[in-house]
Amino acid sequence: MIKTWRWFGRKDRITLSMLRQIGVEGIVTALHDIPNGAVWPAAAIEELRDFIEAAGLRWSVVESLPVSEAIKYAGPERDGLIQNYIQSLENLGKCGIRTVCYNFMPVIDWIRTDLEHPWPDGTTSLYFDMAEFAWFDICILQREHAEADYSPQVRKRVHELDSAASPEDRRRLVENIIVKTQGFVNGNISEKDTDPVGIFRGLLEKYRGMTRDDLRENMRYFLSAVMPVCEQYGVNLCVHPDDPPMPVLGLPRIVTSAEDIAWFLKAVDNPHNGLTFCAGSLSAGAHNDLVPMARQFAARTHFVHLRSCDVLPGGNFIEAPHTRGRAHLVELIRIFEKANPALPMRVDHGKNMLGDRGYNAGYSFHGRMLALGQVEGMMAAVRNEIENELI
Ligand code: DNO
Repeated sequence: MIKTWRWFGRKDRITLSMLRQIGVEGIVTALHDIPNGAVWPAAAIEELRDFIEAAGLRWSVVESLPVSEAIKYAGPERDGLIQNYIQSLENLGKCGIRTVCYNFMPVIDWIRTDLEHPWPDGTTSLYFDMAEFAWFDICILQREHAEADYSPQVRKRVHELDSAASPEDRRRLVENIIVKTQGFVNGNISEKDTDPVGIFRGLLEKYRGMTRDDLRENMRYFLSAVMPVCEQYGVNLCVHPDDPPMPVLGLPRIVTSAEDIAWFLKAVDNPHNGLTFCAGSLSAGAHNDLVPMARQFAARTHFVHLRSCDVLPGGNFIEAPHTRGRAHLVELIRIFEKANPALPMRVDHGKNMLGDRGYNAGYSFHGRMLALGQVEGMMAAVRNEIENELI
């Protein structure tokens, strides 16, 4: 596979020349300054592409070209926004950028409650604690009937958390769940917003009463509309799975399991309609068995995120080191290397270690560099197996 790295543009403290030194071949990035829903101008795409190429790298994948909320909830602006999306895909295709990652999660992208969960060795990882999340949902967001979505044990802990919490604890939880993990991925809320919870409630309202089938229908509508331009310019679209892969906050989520993936691939059965196989997101669901899933979907996988989770009792999960966890990265690499050695892959999040500070949540430098080294070692061993016909 091609070794890529998520880079946040010229403002990123991690420079392209640093990335070359650690063996990165391709860049995963987006036009982060263009507001969600607006067309990506060809000139801006070309300019960034040339900047990356001047550093001896190439722009391998767009992550993400965000799908606006009104497309997901089928608001009146949907068709105009889809036209903008088509125009952006055309501009990308003409500039030779042909792998585009997006997601179809309503309101909130990936979710963690703790961004610095300590390991005994002094490093930290991202973590999801179901009771903390329920506390946010029930007591901070105060979503109607939220209690009904959690077990009695979780509700008991919510009560304990709520009576012991300081205003600072509340502020930090809101920041972790809907600000720090969202803003930089082109989310709906940015660090500058003064009332993130209010904005969030307004967005949730747009989905009131929406079922899983309604959301599926909206995804099918979107995919059918954009496939012709993907075919014309050879662009591969690849949806990122929902993270975590389960319904949250009363919202449906529809890219959570093998059944879901099989559904959207068939609903619009076109090779340009594909998957980002995010091993981290999928392995956060105890229902997902990743090795058979990789076998089943390798042919329609256009981009791979290598990361692994451990699922803990009560629905909590932790981001495991890349050599461990339930995703079985070595096995996944065997499958994807054999299916398509030109697939772009990136290590997804890494630990915070050796002084990593101030990076976007999950996107540390040392932690990701260590993970890249570990994964590169696995890839070398697998290539050796393939060359010697051992697998
Ligand atoms: C988090 C990421 C996601 C991902 C988007 C893709 O670290 O994996 O935010 O980039 O969901 O659209």
